[in-house]
Amino acid sequence: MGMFVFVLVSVCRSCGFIGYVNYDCSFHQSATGLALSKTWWEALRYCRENHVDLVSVHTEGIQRWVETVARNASTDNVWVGLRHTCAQGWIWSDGSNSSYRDWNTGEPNNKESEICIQLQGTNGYRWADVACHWPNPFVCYDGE
Ligand SMILES: [Ca+2]
Repeated sequence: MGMFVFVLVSVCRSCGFIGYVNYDCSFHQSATGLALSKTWWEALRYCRENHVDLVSVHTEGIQRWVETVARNASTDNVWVGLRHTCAQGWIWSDGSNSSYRDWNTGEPNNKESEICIQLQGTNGYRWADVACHWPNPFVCYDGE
């Protein structure tokens, strides 16, 4: 828990949630994880250990950026930081808030085990809820 709180604090200090909005927080320099293949939880851990967190897609601009970098990924689908919890519904792993969504047609279909979000290259990188244990490339972001 202490680690989680630290991560949130460091996000706030490094660029703040405003950084996502003005799209100028240098996170776009950190399209890492594209050559890797990890479960959602492994990807989250990797991003927190080596960067700040899995990327939060708060705006259409960020979505377009993630689409662009995802074309360099090792497979069609990539993880981002959104997942579903019973207590809070859809939440971003870095604790930030955004109502922006880009669901693919028919998603989220809320199957019981489908609580992690991947962008699907075969569907224009629109979003789908899937089981978290599939190995995927992923997109992290950095602070500054
Ligand atoms: Ca689904």
